Amino acid sequence: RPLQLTLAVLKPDAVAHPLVLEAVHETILNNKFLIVRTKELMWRREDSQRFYQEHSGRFFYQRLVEFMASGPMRAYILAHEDAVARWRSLMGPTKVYRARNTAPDSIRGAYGLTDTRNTTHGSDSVASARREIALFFPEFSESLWYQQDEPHLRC
Ligand code: DAT
Ligand code: MG
Repeated sequence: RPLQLTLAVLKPDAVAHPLVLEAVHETILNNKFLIVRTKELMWRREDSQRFYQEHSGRFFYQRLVEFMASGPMRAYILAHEDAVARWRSLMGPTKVYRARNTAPDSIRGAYGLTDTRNTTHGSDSVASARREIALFFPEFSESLWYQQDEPHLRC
Protein backbone atom coordinates (compact mmCIF):
# COMPACT_ATOMS: atom_id res chain seq x y z
CA ARG A 1 0.00 0.00 0.00
CA PRO A 2 1.22 3.54 -0.67
CA LEU A 3 3.29 5.34 1.94
CA GLN A 4 2.33 8.72 3.35
CA LEU A 5 4.86 11.25 4.61
CA THR A 6 4.65 13.43 7.69
CA LEU A 7 6.90 15.89 9.50
CA ALA A 8 7.75 15.06 13.11
CA VAL A 9 9.73 17.56 15.16
CA LEU A 10 11.26 17.11 18.59
CA LYS A 11 10.97 20.60 20.04
CA PRO A 12 13.71 22.33 22.10
CA ASP A 13 12.37 20.97 25.42
CA ALA A 14 12.75 17.40 24.13
CA VAL A 15 16.19 17.87 22.59
CA ALA A 16 17.45 19.43 25.84
CA HIS A 17 16.73 16.19 27.71
CA PRO A 18 18.67 13.16 26.42
CA LEU A 19 16.30 10.62 27.97
CA VAL A 20 13.25 12.26 26.40
CA LEU A 21 15.02 12.51 23.04
CA GLU A 22 15.89 8.82 23.22
CA ALA A 23 12.41 7.77 24.33
CA VAL A 24 10.70 9.63 21.48
CA HIS A 25 13.18 8.21 18.97
CA GLU A 26 12.37 4.72 20.30
CA THR A 27 8.65 5.43 19.89
CA ILE A 28 9.28 6.24 16.22
CA LEU A 29 11.22 3.00 15.70
CA ASN A 30 8.75 0.85 17.65
CA ASN A 31 5.84 2.05 15.54
CA LYS A 32 7.24 0.94 12.20
CA PHE A 33 7.83 4.35 10.73
CA LEU A 34 10.52 4.60 8.08
CA ILE A 35 12.90 7.47 8.81
CA VAL A 36 13.24 9.09 5.38
CA ARG A 37 15.41 12.01 6.54
CA THR A 38 16.43 13.41 9.92
CA LYS A 39 18.43 16.45 10.96
CA GLU A 40 19.15 18.64 13.95
CA LEU A 41 18.74 22.35 13.43
CA MET A 42 18.09 25.59 15.23
CA TRP A 43 15.71 28.27 14.00
CA ARG A 44 15.87 32.03 13.83
CA ARG A 45 12.77 33.82 15.12
CA GLU A 46 11.73 34.56 11.52
CA ASP A 47 11.69 30.84 10.66
CA SER A 48 9.54 30.19 13.69
CA GLN A 49 7.13 33.04 12.79
CA ARG A 50 6.74 31.73 9.26
CA PHE A 51 6.16 28.13 10.37
CA TYR A 52 3.41 29.15 12.82
CA GLN A 53 1.92 32.05 10.81
CA GLU A 54 -1.54 30.41 11.05
CA HIS A 55 -1.42 31.22 14.80
CA SER A 56 -0.26 34.86 14.52
CA GLY A 57 -2.61 36.97 16.64
CA ARG A 58 -3.34 34.20 19.13
CA PHE A 59 -2.38 35.01 22.72
CA PHE A 60 0.31 32.32 22.78
CA TYR A 61 1.97 33.22 19.46
CA GLN A 62 4.95 35.27 20.79
CA ARG A 63 5.66 32.67 23.47
CA LEU A 64 5.50 29.89 20.89
CA VAL A 65 7.77 31.70 18.43
CA GLU A 66 10.38 32.45 21.13
CA PHE A 67 10.31 28.90 22.41
CA MET A 68 10.75 27.26 19.00
CA ALA A 69 13.81 29.45 18.37
CA SER A 70 15.25 28.91 21.87
CA GLY A 71 17.39 25.85 21.20
CA PRO A 72 18.14 22.99 18.82
CA MET A 73 15.38 20.78 17.43
CA ARG A 74 15.43 17.39 15.72
CA ALA A 75 13.22 17.00 12.66
CA TYR A 76 12.21 13.80 10.89
CA ILE A 77 10.46 13.04 7.64
CA LEU A 78 8.55 9.87 8.53
CA ALA A 79 6.90 7.44 6.13
CA HIS A 80 4.08 5.07 7.07
CA GLU A 81 0.82 3.97 5.44
CA ASP A 82 -1.02 6.26 7.86
CA ALA A 83 1.84 8.56 8.83
CA VAL A 84 -0.07 11.78 9.59
CA ALA A 85 -2.78 10.30 11.83
CA ARG A 86 -0.49 7.70 13.40
CA TRP A 87 2.08 10.28 14.52
CA ARG A 88 -0.62 12.68 15.77
CA SER A 89 -2.13 9.85 17.79
CA LEU A 90 1.24 8.90 19.32
CA MET A 91 1.84 12.55 20.26
CA GLY A 92 -1.48 12.96 22.07
CA PRO A 93 -3.47 16.18 22.59
CA THR A 94 -1.89 19.63 22.23
CA LYS A 95 -2.59 20.81 25.77
CA VAL A 96 -0.55 19.18 28.49
CA TYR A 97 -3.30 18.72 31.10
CA ARG A 98 -5.59 17.17 28.55
CA ALA A 99 -2.73 14.96 27.38
CA ARG A 100 -1.93 13.84 30.92
CA ASN A 101 -5.56 13.17 31.74
CA THR A 102 -6.83 11.55 28.57
CA ALA A 103 -3.65 10.03 27.06
CA PRO A 104 -1.04 9.59 29.82
CA ASP A 105 0.98 7.16 27.70
CA SER A 106 1.18 9.50 24.72
CA ILE A 107 4.38 11.46 24.10
CA ARG A 108 2.89 14.74 25.30
CA GLY A 109 1.08 13.02 28.16
CA ALA A 110 4.35 11.51 29.37
CA TYR A 111 6.85 14.30 28.62
CA GLY A 112 4.98 17.55 27.91
CA LEU A 113 5.91 20.35 30.32
CA THR A 114 3.40 23.10 29.42
CA ASP A 115 0.97 23.95 26.61
CA THR A 116 3.88 25.64 24.82
CA ARG A 117 6.69 23.24 25.73
CA ASN A 118 4.86 20.16 24.57
CA THR A 119 7.75 18.01 23.28
CA THR A 120 6.79 17.34 19.67
CA HIS A 121 5.20 18.67 16.52
CA GLY A 122 3.33 16.64 13.93
CA SER A 123 1.72 17.76 10.68
CA ASP A 124 -2.09 17.77 10.85
CA SER A 125 -2.82 16.80 7.21
CA VAL A 126 -1.09 15.59 4.07
CA ALA A 127 -1.17 19.15 2.71
CA SER A 128 0.40 20.57 5.91
CA ALA A 129 3.02 17.84 5.81
CA ARG A 130 4.03 18.84 2.29
CA ARG A 131 4.35 22.52 3.25
CA GLU A 132 6.15 21.82 6.53
CA ILE A 133 8.58 19.27 5.07
CA ALA A 134 9.58 21.90 2.51
CA LEU A 135 10.29 24.41 5.32
CA PHE A 136 12.45 22.00 7.33
CA PHE A 137 14.00 20.08 4.43
CA PRO A 138 14.21 22.47 1.44
CA GLU A 139 16.69 20.11 -0.24
CA PHE A 140 14.22 17.20 -0.16
CA SER A 141 12.16 16.53 -3.29
CA GLU A 142 8.94 14.78 -2.38
CA SER A 143 8.09 14.03 -6.02
CA LEU A 144 11.51 12.46 -6.64
CA TRP A 145 11.13 10.37 -3.47
CA TYR A 146 7.74 9.08 -4.65
CA GLN A 147 9.21 8.26 -8.05
CA GLN A 148 12.49 6.67 -6.99
CA ASP A 149 12.24 5.39 -3.41
CA GLU A 150 8.63 4.83 -2.35
CA PRO A 151 7.91 2.03 -4.87
CA HIS A 152 10.72 -0.04 -3.30
CA LEU A 153 9.72 0.65 0.30
CA ARG A 154 5.96 0.02 0.27
CA CYS A 155 4.70 -3.41 1.31
P1 DAT B 1 -0.53 21.06 17.53
O1 DAT B 1 0.92 21.31 17.88
O2 DAT B 1 -1.11 19.94 18.36
O3 DAT B 1 -0.74 20.88 16.05
P2 DAT B 1 -1.69 23.70 17.23
O4 DAT B 1 -1.32 23.62 15.79
O5 DAT B 1 -3.09 24.08 17.57
O6 DAT B 1 -1.36 22.34 17.99
O7 DAT B 1 -0.76 24.75 17.97
C1 DAT B 1 0.62 24.82 17.66
C2 DAT B 1 1.40 24.99 18.94
O8 DAT B 1 1.02 26.20 19.58
C3 DAT B 1 1.16 23.92 20.00
O9 DAT B 1 1.94 22.77 19.79
C4 DAT B 1 1.52 24.64 21.25
C5 DAT B 1 1.06 26.04 20.98
N1 DAT B 1 -0.30 26.22 21.49
C6 DAT B 1 -1.46 25.87 20.91
N2 DAT B 1 -2.52 26.16 21.65
C7 DAT B 1 -2.03 26.74 22.77
C8 DAT B 1 -2.61 27.28 23.94
N3 DAT B 1 -3.94 27.31 24.11
N4 DAT B 1 -1.78 27.78 24.88
C9 DAT B 1 -0.44 27.79 24.70
N5 DAT B 1 0.18 27.29 23.61
C10 DAT B 1 -0.61 26.78 22.66
MG1 MG C 1 -0.70 22.19 14.47
